[in-house]
Amino acid sequence: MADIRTDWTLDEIESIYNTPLLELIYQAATVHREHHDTGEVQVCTLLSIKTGGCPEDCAYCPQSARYQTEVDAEKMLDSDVILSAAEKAKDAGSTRFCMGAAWRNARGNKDFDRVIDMVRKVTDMDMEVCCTLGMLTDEQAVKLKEAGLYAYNHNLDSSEDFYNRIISTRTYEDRLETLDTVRNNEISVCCGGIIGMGETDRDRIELIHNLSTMPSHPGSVPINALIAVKGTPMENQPKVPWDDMARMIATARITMPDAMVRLSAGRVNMSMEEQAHCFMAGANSIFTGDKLLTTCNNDLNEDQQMFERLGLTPRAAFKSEKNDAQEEVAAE
Ligand code: SAM
Ligand code: DTB
Ligand code: SF4
Repeated sequence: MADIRTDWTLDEIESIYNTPLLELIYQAATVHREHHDTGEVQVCTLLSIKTGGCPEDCAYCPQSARYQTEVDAEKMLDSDVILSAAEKAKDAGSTRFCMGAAWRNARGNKDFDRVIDMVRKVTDMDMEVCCTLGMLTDEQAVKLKEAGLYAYNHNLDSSEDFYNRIISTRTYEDRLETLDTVRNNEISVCCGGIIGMGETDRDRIELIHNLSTMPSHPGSVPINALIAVKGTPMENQPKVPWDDMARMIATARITMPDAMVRLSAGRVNMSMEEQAHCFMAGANSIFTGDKLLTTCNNDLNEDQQMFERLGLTPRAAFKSEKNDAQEEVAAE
């Protein structure tokens, strides 16, 4: 059984990342089956509860107010719209509902109070609730936790060096501080990144290093392929090759064996065969539903067919992030 380590060196991660692809996938699949039920994939659904008009300048993001994209600034969705989207997601087999807001940071206002109310109500529907609302204070994290929040998404996106080239309105240190706040409040940390933004292999390796040497590994690690949206500075970036996704996923799986590794944005541009390689490489979570936040996602029927053909089943909500089989062995 692979140890859970938070002392990975950059050299070790570089050597894992550069392993010939099929050998790398084999090694990741070995770690995956030791730590997880390989037939299970977590099904999550996103909802953008507050879209567009964001003051930040993240170069990949269609929701930044600085770029002329087709995404307009909207006010926060009504509570009944949010709750019916959560019900629809649950009926479609999703066990985690993630609410996203195009905010630099959460503020102590009426909208935040409504988010708290939504967290409580969706948790009562027996779904794992995740939020991604930008930077958080300790006081806000306490309120979210009290309302039942299961996880908080806050991505590092890339290496610190590349991050500073694509975002000028906040620092990597700001991100790390919010992640500490989330972790200290015993909310599961969901933290990953994006590939395909023009970063080097070294930036990707540094991202995995920063994630896998946190005080404890994130509960979930979303690996996003850039969706190059018209109007953003990254609109002309080429499509991410599927093997780059599989390589990132495998490296995340080997270095963070217990984490849920999510094949996140970009799945819409991948065939079933390409996605199958990513599951083989250790991905065990996806987003389903018509939309991610503002962009199109895979067709639900096609996803259901994919689960059938690959023999995958949706993972139950609130299942411990550690392998049950492993816990049983430990108990004997
Ligand atoms: N505003 C909050 C924040 O930045 O943390 C929450 C919402 S933000 C849209 C959530 C994450 O979506 C970002 O951290 C980024 O990793 C991802 N994302 C945004 N636009 C993307 C794109 N075009 N392609 C892939 N991932 C993207
Ligand atoms: C994550 O890592 N990816 C999701 C979720 N966390 C919030 C967001 C993807 C957004 C893709 C672009 C869009 O739909 O706006
Ligand atoms: Fe705003 Fe988040 Fe988009 Fe950055 S990624 S522009 S913070 S919504």
